[in-house]
Amino acid sequence: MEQNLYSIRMRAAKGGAHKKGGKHISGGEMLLPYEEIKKGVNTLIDKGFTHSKGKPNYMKITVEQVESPVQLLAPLHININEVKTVQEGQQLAQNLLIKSGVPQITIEKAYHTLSLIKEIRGAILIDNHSGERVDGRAEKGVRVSQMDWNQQHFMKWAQRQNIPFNVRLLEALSLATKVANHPNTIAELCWSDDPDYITGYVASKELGYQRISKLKNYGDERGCRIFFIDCSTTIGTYIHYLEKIPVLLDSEENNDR
Ligand code: WAQ
Ligand code: MG
Repeated sequence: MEQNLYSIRMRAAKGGAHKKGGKHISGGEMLLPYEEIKKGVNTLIDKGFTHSKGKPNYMKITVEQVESPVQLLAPLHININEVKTVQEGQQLAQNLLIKSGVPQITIEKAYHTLSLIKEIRGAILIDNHSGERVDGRAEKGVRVSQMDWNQQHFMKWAQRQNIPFNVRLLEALSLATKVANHPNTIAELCWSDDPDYITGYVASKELGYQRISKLKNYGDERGCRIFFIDCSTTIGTYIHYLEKIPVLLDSEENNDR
């Protein structure tokens, strides 16, 4: 079957291109039919140019027709955890990681690795067994691409869950669902690098999307995206899945978990 899907990716930086040492401001990825390319590109332009991290003077947008067949995935089950303090949120995140099968020592090593990174625009991949970083992508990290969730479908889903519309949730749940559905993913830990967004999550196939209301303080521009993975198969294949295999979320009622 001929597919009519296009991957759109955006990244924006300030003080020059990313390659020339510019500060990463924003990125975004969408997966849309031909008819919605224009709208998608506009959305990403707005996203990049109206960002709390500053106004970029470099932006790159890539549009590519998708080659491989698209996989439809049901969104991860969502659970909302309200915490009072960052400390409580961080403690909960670590408990959830341990529950997913991440060893305590791996968590400690991962936080140490994170603390040494000044800035990153993708995810870091941590070997669940050794606790070592294994993606080899330096300040670039691995950017998960080629995933999306039809906005109308998302809105219907959010209404059923009694959650107000939130585009970040659409993006984060799309990414987390794609990542968690790979058999080598043990768990994901994430919070935003945007100074005005403090909510984050831990996700895994079994625990679902465990949203945590507070994982950092306002004003903090240090974000986090860590995938704890089982490295028994080649990392190249895993990264290929993250970057190149198209995934759409299917949340029509009979597919909800
Ligand atoms: N692939 C890999 N890593 C990414 C990607 C991607 N497509 N997008 C962002 N990152 C990494 C990158 O290092 C960023 O610095 C970091 O994650 C944070 O990205 O309310 O908004 O887009 O339930 O700032 C989660 C909670 C919000 C949503 C996460 O992340 C909710 C967020 P941001
Ligand atoms: Mg951000």
